[in-house]
Amino acid sequence: MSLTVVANRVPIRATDNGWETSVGGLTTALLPVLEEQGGIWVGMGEEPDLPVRQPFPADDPDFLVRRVPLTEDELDGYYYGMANRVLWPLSHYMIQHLDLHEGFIETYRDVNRQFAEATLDESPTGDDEVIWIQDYHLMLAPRLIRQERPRATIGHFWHIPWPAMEVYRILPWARELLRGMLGCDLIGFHVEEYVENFKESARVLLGAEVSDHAVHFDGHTTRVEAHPIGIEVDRFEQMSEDEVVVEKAQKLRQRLGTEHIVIGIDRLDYTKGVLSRLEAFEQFLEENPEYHGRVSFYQIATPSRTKVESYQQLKREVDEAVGRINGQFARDNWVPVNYRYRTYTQFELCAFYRAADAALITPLRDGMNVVTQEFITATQNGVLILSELTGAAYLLPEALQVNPYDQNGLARSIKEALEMPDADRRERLTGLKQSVRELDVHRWAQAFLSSLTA
Ligand code: GDG
Repeated sequence: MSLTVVANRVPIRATDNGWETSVGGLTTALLPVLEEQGGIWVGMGEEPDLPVRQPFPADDPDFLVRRVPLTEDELDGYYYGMANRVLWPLSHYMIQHLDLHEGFIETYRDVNRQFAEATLDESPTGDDEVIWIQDYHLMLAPRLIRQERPRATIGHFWHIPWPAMEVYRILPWARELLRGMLGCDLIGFHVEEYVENFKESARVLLGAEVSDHAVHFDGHTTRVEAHPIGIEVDRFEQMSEDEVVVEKAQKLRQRLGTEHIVIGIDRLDYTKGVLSRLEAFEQFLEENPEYHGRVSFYQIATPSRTKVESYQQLKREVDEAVGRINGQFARDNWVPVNYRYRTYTQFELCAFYRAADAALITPLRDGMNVVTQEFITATQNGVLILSELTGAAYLLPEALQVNPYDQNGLARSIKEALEMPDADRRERLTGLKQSVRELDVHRWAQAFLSSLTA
């Protein structure tokens, strides 16, 4: 097999020590495959001076990084426009954030064509040619590649939810984008529900014929399967048992000084439900004065897409909510909400996971949510409160599941988590840890690739 991965971002970054591979689920899952057998990774070049072709590592290359250099206008239309202001809100059912501009799709078409051309330039032709495209940034590339390479094996993994057909069809370019995707041999989603939504979209909007796990359209069959992504379980387990992490977790508990700690860890994104979570915590404090001074909520929000106005607005609203709650409830040495708007390393995150008695992971929608899996791996006896509107919820029935739009229910679940008997906690956590182990990200990559090449 000759593998070419095509993704929005390349898997390496410049650091003070030279070029290094970046940290992240996708990179972690795919680099071992590329390192073992060689291959190519195509991604965008965000800065003008970076080389278009960069063998990596430089001294003894395992694979080739091929950049698609984008101008600022292209980045604005394709990434900040079509990807972040159209496909992201639509797929998460947040149509109030939709910003539909003809200019976005025009640039998106052009950039997808550039990705397809770069892929065709680099990927060696032949019967064992395998191309694996990632995510909603690249919906048109599969068909463009297929037109030039009818015999190539082309896969696509979609990392976010595929919405219900009636929501997807709001998109003026819904049919064109579906046709683009159907250039693939295999499309992967996290869970069966997204598979069903995709098939329904193809059936209704394109008149495609659908069968159990396939869509037949225009003389070509595309298989559509659920491949839930996982994390690197062993690495997270090791990190969370590291003595530096254990000590950091203890220090955090001492510093906060409360009996209970609840954490939230998210990119600051309107899909992650940070604001409604804070409001639910506020209601919990209003209704349960006996917990005043006894519980701290620690919310880490990583800056994300800061150029997009709706993200700037969300930041203001979260700042305001934190100020309001602390203004009303803080007393003596107790600060009810500890809020950090910054990026942490995964090593540092493990200390937070380990220090917490409960994690409040309540997105309004999420394709999977792997913070959930990281918490489960790192915690020793924590309770997971999980939004039922995440992909993870389908796979983790032992979590305390909540509807993130139900503020009363959310507030009640915080109390339930804090008061959960030890035996119940242990039993749930055993089941959760078992499921997360089965979801391991290396298995995910292997399972997708073996289905793709079967
Ligand atoms: C999309 C889908 C799906 C590192 N530093 C920080 C930080 N990280 C890492 C976390 C975690 C990852 O970022 C965030 O993962 P999520 O799954 O929550 O989310 P998205 O970024 O929205 O990713 C999602 C995923 O793709 C994989 O298919 O699960 O549904 O939306 O690994 O350790 N995270 C935070 N702060 C840091 O400082 N929050």
